[in-house]
Amino acid sequence: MDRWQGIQHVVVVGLGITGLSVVNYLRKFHPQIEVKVIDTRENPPSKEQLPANVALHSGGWNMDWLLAADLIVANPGIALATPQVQQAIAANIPVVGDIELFAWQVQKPVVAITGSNGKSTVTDLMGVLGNAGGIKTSIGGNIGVPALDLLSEDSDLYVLELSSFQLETTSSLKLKAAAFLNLSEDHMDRYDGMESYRQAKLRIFEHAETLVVNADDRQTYPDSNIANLVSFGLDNAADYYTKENQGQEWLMAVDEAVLPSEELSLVGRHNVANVLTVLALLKAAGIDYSDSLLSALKSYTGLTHRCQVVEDKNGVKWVNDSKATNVASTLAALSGLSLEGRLYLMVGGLGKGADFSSLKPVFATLPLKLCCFGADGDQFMPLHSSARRFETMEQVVKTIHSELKQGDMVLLSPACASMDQFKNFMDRGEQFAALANQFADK
Ligand code: UMA
Ligand code: ADP
Repeated sequence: MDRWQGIQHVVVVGLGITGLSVVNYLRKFHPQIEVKVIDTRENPPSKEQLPANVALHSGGWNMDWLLAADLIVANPGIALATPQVQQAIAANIPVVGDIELFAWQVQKPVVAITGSNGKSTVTDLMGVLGNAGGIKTSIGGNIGVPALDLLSEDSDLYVLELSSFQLETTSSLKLKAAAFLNLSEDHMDRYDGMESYRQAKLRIFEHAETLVVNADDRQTYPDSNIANLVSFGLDNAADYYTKENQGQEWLMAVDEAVLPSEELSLVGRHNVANVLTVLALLKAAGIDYSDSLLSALKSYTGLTHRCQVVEDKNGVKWVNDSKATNVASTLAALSGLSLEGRLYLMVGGLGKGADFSSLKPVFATLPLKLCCFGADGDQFMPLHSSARRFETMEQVVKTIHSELKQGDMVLLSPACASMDQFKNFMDRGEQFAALANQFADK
């Protein structure tokens, strides 16, 4: 089927790195198609890289352009519920996302990962281990490299991190294997409740050969019974699980003992679950656990901005977990802590409509000094008696550094998005690391 038949005018809604990748893809693979870009922001990111002959309307909508399109390609940051997009849908104009275009083009096997937390870690580890196993593997999607940009790499396996936003506009992605890692509250400013957020994520299974689900989180299972389910779990019976053997915990792949958990460089229980998922995905993609692959697994230390020690001076550890942008990821960080002194925990930013109350009982068990900052910092104030309110992360560090004693830990695990005061979570993590470097010695 030629999906492009009859398509002459494409409007890309939302520039950023996704919109730019769509423009570049269309110019390379469908140069006869006329492309226009609309972005509601005055000065959209990636504007400078846009080819001069592609028209851009920024700072608002252009309904004449939108309604004259044969196909609209929406940035994941644009909800389908946006009234202007709804108007186009009512006029029978198809609206897709970049992942759908990728699905139309790709010829090699694809594996995809979704979930509220752990997507980037699982995606990155799949890439590292696929390559270590001798398969040319490329990773992309929500992790930060637009999927369409991967096509020029000509790989033998593509691994995509997919957000619920991206899945909303994807309907024909055929997958060798798909994993739904877990579901916890996030993006409640975009969805009208947890069920619609879950349904968006479940779309990953629509055309998947193997469905990898979390036995410890039944919300990751599809609603109707589907063959080819493979489960992973730490607490419940599963296909990929852990087992005690002669005083050691082993990672198990069905009947095969793969590796003792303690040989992993990754830390935290949540990362053991992430590794079990990767073992399931590798098997589904036909990749063996070779010696070179297992050695790469043992030495994998994880991505930056996820529970990463950035300074360890005068007995005080400074830990950057800037990627903790929701409650469950902050809870995961807190559950894996080994503390000698007090915990200076920095929380706050853009709360995305979340309910933070489940942090309160966990805070009560910790030797905590709670430091709240950013747009929604107030919401954390009632959660612990030690809570103090600051405007910025910098103010927190400038105040607390003189209080720190040997054994203390300073942890940035904000449970919020960063865009109120930073470009993104990487920027927030880098600024934290710079502050840690500056103040750890003072
Ligand atoms: N926006 C407008 N008007 C527009 C277009 C966008 O206001 O016309 C706003 C959106 O509301 C949104 C933001 O701009 O808040 C996103 O646009 P962007 O230009 O930053 O988007 P891209 O650079 O294309 O990045 C997107 C993903 N961003 C989102 O889904 C919000 C990136 O995920 C992803 O890495 C990239 O595509 C490549 O696939 C980021 C993200 O925050 C990391 N994802 C969410 C998450 O992980 O929680 C889902
Ligand atoms: P995502 O791409 O889904 O945001 P990341 O791998 O980037 O996931 O991790 C985001 C945050 O969630 C980090 O703070 C990390 O420590 C935490 N995390 C990673 N894996 C899990 C998991 N399986 N369950 C809960 N939290 C996790």
